[in-house]
Amino acid sequence: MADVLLINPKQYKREPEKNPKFPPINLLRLASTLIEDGFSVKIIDFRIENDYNDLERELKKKPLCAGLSVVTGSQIKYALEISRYVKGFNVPVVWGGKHPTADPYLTIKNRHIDIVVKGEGEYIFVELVKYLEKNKDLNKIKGIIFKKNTKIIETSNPPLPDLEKLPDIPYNLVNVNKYKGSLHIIPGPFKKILLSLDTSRGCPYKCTFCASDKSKHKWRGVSANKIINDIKNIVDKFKVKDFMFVDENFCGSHKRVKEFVYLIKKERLDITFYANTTVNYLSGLDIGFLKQLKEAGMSDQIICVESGSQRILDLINKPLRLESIPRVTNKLKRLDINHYYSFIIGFPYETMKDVKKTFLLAIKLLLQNKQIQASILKLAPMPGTKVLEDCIAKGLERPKKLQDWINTSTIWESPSPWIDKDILLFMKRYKYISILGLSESYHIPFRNLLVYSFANVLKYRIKKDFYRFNIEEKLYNSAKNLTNPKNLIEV
Ligand code: B12
Repeated sequence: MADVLLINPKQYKREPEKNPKFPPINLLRLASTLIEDGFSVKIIDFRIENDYNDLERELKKKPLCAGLSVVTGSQIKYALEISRYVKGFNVPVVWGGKHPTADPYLTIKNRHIDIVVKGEGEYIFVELVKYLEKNKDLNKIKGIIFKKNTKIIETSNPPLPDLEKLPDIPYNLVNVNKYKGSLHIIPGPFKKILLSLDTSRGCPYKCTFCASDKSKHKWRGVSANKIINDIKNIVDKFKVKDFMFVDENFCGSHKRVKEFVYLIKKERLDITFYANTTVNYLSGLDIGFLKQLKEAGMSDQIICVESGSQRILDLINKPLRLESIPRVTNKLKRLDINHYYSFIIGFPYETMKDVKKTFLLAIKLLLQNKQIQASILKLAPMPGTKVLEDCIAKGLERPKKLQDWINTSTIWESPSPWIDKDILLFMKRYKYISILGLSESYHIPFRNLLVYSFANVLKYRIKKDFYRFNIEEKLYNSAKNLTNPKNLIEV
């Protein structure tokens, strides 16, 4: 029997086939410290197997609790379904992860949830499980919110875990063969196993839309030595070669990146990896070092530009000068590193002029290089962010209960009362450029030709301010219906 049940709820009604799947590092991290303390753990990942039978079997064995990891948006819907089911077996329901951390009060108020763990859970959760085992009063555990009779009790924050001392990640608790993907930006179908690993936490920047825990502006990272040892162990045990570093900012310390690159070469590790970094970091790197990073295995980069308008970038506190984009693009192109530009539209202070600047920049980048991808997503105002308050000031209703967060989404069809009507209409008509710019569209016949023609037409429209006779939208919509409907995301 497992002492503790850890659950990753699914995120969509039907998991899109072309979404890469990474092992649930959030739950595996929790499992590592539980196992170190002698508890047994069972992980159920509903993104991989939507199997309530498995859940029922485990619940009948009466684990000490069921812990669910939840991010804001549609996952809340499925996490609530599971929680209701778990409560039916009289097993305590614990929620942790990004959403409960960012909005612990509305989360704990939900009747299906007993305890919320805030922030990094490795040690808090072990403590909690020990208390549940002995049926002790939870008051003394730091970092939680829980219900006691009719009262809601919140305890103080614990110290952050020392990442260097965290135990090995027990990937053997999941069937790694089921986690197929490719490094972020190469389109499926996926054949390779992609292992996720986190090597640092936090980010020093303060972008107002970023949903990261605001207590973590101080960057903490494990040593390059530890990353290399972990990689070597994983390669030995699982014969994996592709890694996805899920850090917010893998390159938070240049000294560490240099040591990491040096050690990969020294140990002759034949791996590829994806790692998040910032445009500023890439812009500051000399081409020689970037080449070494590529040789170490960095095959792809996502360039989060967010907006083609410097005014918007300044308003959202993004430390990025648009002048640096061509510098970065040229370097990546010269070294043949795949790259993908990500833009956001829908900031509450955005005007049509700003929106058009973003479109023109995305179009320019798409036309410059056939291999690149660009997407324009809608702003999803996340709990705890400054941008959420700005959206509320412009008409978004403040969530009053946990379920109100379910529709928070980057999908254009989701409700967004803070965005001006003309911007929504523009996006509805011309979002095809973003869809064509994405990796999935690599599977559309003549993708490059389509990107070229549609991008040029749209560029002409924006420059000449001419929007009549929009046959592209009709063409695009009919073509879309011919493509594989399995890829449609249904919440
Ligand atoms: C990998 C990743 C994904 C993966 C997997 C998501 C997942 N379930 O983890 C995919 C690609 C699917 C994804 C999708 C999205 N993501 Co994402 N993603 C990440 C990323 C890069 C890493 C997450 C991670 O693995 N971290 C490492 C682990 C160890 O940390 P952790 O998850 O926080 O877990 C720790 C604690 O939270 C806690 N904990 C976690 N779970 C539990 C459970 C229990 C019981 C307990 C006690 C504790 C606990 O303990 C863990 C160990 O310390 C983060 C950015 C980041 N670096 O954090 C964004 C991030 C999580 N994503 C985010 C967003 C917004 C999205 C999307 C909405 C984006 C989109 N365009 O649609 C979608 C969500 C889709 C949906 N419908 O729900 C936001 C979440 C904000 C929020 N309030 O929820 C983040 C923080 C990015 C950001 N800075 O804005 N994402």
